[in-house]
Amino acid sequence: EQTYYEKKEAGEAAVDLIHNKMVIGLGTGSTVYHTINKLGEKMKDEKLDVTCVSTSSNTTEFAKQLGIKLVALNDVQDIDLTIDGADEIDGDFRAIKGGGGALLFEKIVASSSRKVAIIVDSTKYVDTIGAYPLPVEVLPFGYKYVFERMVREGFQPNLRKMGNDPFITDSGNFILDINVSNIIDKVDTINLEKYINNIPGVIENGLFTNIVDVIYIGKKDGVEVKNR
Ligand code: DER
Repeated sequence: EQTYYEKKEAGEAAVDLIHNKMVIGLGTGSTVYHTINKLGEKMKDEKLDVTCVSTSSNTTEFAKQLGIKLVALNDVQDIDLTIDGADEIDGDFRAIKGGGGALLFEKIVASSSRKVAIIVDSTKYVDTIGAYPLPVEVLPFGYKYVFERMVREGFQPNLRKMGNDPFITDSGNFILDINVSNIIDKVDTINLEKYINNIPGVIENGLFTNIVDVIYIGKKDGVEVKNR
């Protein structure tokens, strides 16, 4: 349906940014799925020679199925380009990520990349981020302290579940999804990002500010590319 088509168009269009000998960060989720799929094809058909760094066990598994060469982040000097999805992104190039639970590795890989391209369907491109609950990765040890503090401070936290159990990230941590819709406009997003990460027990949060360089927005009449 429409969203699938827009994800596919955006995901495949971003492959044009990938050139021979590049080190590529591969994001996680259903949009970057199309990027990885197309990359696998290009590596086979055009002998495109690139090395990739994965951001999740899901992406690793899919990339391996396609024969894509993967290396560990610590084994590369730096990453030329990371391509990843987002749950929301706005005209100030601020994104909320983590809907798929991969925000920690995604943020580390994106932060160590020379260039970051976010690929989204048109429903994700919004005037101002914040309607989407912000994922916050927390250490299971003492997560209740973080939870209660978030309650006191009006963030309305929800412990993300997988069935009846807490969702567990690739790093073995929990995720609290919090509501930032009523403060995102009042505070500087960078300060909010730092404030949340400063709470003892918080590992990382899904606010991507000052990381994104280019956005590929899949639309019914094509892909819109917005450079920062
Ligand atoms: O979990 C994540 O950070 C994903 O990248 C998410 O933000 C986008 O996933 P989607 O492409 O499946 O919507």
